[in-house]
Amino acid sequence: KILVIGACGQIGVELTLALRKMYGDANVVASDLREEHELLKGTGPYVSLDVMNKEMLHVLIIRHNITQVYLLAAILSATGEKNPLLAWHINMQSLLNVLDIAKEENIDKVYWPSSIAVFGPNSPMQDTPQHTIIEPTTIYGISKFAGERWCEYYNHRYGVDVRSLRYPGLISYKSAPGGGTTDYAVEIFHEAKEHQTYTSFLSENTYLPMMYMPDAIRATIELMEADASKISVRSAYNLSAMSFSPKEIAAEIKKHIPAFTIQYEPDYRQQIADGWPNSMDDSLARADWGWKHEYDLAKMTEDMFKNI
Ligand code: VAH
Repeated sequence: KILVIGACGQIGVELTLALRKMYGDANVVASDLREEHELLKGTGPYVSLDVMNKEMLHVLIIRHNITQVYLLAAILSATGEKNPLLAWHINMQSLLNVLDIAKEENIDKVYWPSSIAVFGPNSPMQDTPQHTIIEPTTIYGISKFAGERWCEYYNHRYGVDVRSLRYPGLISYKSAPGGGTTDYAVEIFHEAKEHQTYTSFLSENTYLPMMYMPDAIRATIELMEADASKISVRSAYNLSAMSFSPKEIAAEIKKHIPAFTIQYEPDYRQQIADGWPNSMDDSLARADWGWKHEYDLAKMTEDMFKNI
């Protein structure tokens, strides 16, 4: 059975629904600190879980015969900068709880997301390689980089089959993002539809690696389904689909809403974004387990306006 921790978050909701479609509703236990997300209600078992409570997590894994764990609970980049020690504590302790129980209970597979946020201003900005200088400048990025090191350690030392992806900014419509720097690319669609205008907290030429949620969910499942012998990276794979700036996504939106206007008021998140890559080299994910994105900016924009 599969346990999804953080099932009510931006990724968690869609990952839970996708896993339930694949493995059967009853075989995917959704859990979160918050109450059950509307879209999950009636689609399968739901339990309230504080992943920081290791004993409670351990009992839940035994009681539900869990054999795979997807850990999506985390404090994201922008929120993390408001309370660094709390973000560090939650992002690290939650992972260590899961990894240690996975080792003790011989869990088959663990998934834990990393992020392009592990890279910082001293990493190459274009086509950022899988292996390069990694000096994160946000606590979120530091916790993701440290987490990657722990994943590799638990794999090499104890044989835990933990897998990870460095997600770009993710855009979706089913569930809201929570406190990220790339969230402008989600807000802009809702604002465009409701008010035909948007004030971007990132400047017009801020290029960031981005991905539509259906691609991110498919990448996660394809990675987890791949034969272990194909996985050559036990920290976290670079994963990429497209890169765009607020100016470019605004121009694409204008094709659907001609009256749409955008203005720019960069805030503290601009500095975070400036330290992140403009584009990623994910050739290793494509070579090892056949990754290939499907959504570009035009196709994503069209699908977003069909659904919001
Ligand atoms: C954030 N959406 O902005 C997340 C993600 C690459 C960005 O890690 O913090």
